[in-house]
Amino acid sequence: MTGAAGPAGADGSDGSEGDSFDDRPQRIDELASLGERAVGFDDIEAGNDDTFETDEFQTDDEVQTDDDQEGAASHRGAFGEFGGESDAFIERTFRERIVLVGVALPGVSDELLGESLDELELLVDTAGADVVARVLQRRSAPDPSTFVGSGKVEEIRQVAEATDCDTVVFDDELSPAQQRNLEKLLGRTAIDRTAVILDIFGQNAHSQEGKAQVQLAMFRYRLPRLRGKGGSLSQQAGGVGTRRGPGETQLEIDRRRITRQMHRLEAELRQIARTRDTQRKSRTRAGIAHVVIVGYTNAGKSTLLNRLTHAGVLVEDRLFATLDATTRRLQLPGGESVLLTDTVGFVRKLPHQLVEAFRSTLDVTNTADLLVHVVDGAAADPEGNIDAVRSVLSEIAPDGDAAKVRPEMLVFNKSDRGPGAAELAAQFEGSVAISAVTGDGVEDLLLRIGDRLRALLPAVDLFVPYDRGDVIAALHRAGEVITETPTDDGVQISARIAESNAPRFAEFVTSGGAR
Ligand SMILES: Nc1nc2c(ncn2[C@@H]2O[C@H](COP(=O)(O)OP(=O)(O)OP(=O)(O)O)[C@@H](O)[C@H]2O)c(=O)[nH]1
Ligand SMILES: [Mg+2]
Repeated sequence: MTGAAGPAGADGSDGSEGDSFDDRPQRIDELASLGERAVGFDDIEAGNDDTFETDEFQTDDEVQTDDDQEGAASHRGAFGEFGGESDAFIERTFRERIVLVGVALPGVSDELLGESLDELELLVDTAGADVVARVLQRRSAPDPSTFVGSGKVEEIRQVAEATDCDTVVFDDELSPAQQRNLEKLLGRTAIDRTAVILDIFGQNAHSQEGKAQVQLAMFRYRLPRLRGKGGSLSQQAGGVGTRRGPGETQLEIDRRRITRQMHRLEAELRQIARTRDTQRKSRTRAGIAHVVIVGYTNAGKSTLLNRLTHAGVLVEDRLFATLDATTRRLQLPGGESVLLTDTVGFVRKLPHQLVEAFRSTLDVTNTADLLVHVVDGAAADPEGNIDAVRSVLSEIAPDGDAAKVRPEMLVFNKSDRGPGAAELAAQFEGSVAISAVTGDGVEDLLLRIGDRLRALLPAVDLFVPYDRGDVIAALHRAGEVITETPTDDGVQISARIAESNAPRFAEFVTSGGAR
């Protein structure tokens, strides 16, 4: 597990914050050199072995392996026979040894697969486990029953045994049946990237809402993977003293219990969302612009919020340190107040269950006046990170429509770590390079936020009589005057006025202005 740098910038001291940050090189860079640990990368065509269980036809006939007779050699497991009772997919009491499996489907370059596995390794490390080997395969399509081909499964089993690993983690989402079949064949827990991310979220959830959201996502993930212990779903007769309906299996009871809990969580989350909505509406009525910080996990979003508002939000060199949105008021150099919100970070292949469960928290991105998209300019693939963030933003936008994503300003962070941030800022128009740690470029960022917010306001036309020189002066202070045309009895003005200031000028408005 990577160490915590602790809250930074909360003391408001200028220029000294750098000392309180973790300066170790970023893990993702170190991990880029781990490619040589990969074993066996070969080309195998997709095959279908129909002796295995499939998702379409759920049966009890699972793959028979030697382990079945020996009584399953898994150290611990997440589902089915290997299923543990706790929420965690990865053990906490010791550092599990993990083998990663990555599959390159057509169109996925070796480089892309390597980066994806580097990131998965970082996720596994954040979850508190160690990667001991990687197994790669190139395929034309996933195998429906085991995701990788049967020869590859055997290779993974051998690697797992040789490395004495506890869990095999697949970089892509496994179907419930694939997962069960793999656990059978490998004799140990098989999980996917989604489970690792859910696991980290589970560790990092602290607020009532965060916990409820993660719980819900975990239930959504587990429900289709529930399995009768021992693989036999014996029909139970109903009777006096049992709450079971006639013929209801233990599995059905478990499913019903989980579904009930999911409904309870959904109701709880709706209630929390309603409260937040009311708060949001009262802010909107106050006309304060809302700036929301979004970005890839570990980009420095919380560091920026702390730097700007001394919010004292937890900053850590680990993924998904922030799950709850924190909002602070911020005064821009132009004098106007805005609200600034720090949000949960995104990652490639962010599990759908999580996006769904975090929908109400993530909804701030849809009501923001401006999204400040923080990018780690020193990351291995900043542009890939930008794409990943934008695709989640589109997914959560109203109707999943990319065109409805709120206006965005790109901010390339960590300029103190090399020329990357500045180079990217030069490439992307309207973007800015900063270091949230040293404060470099932050003043400029604030000026630009003010400019962008004003530019986003619709222009209104006003007519101000000459005897109201005070109004003209106030307009110049409170808004952006675009044109001023003198006429016989007054001045025709086109201006952008923040909503909070609009009522003061309402009687002079001749057209426009509805937001
Ligand atoms: N060198 C350098 N490190 C930075 C800078 N900004 C943030 N960091 C470091 O990057 C790591 C992640 O910072 P956070 O602010 O927690 O990032 P985040 O985007 O909020 O991450 P999550 O909440 O986990 O998604 C921490 O170790 C920070 O100290 C920067 O400008 N320069
Ligand atoms: Mg954060």
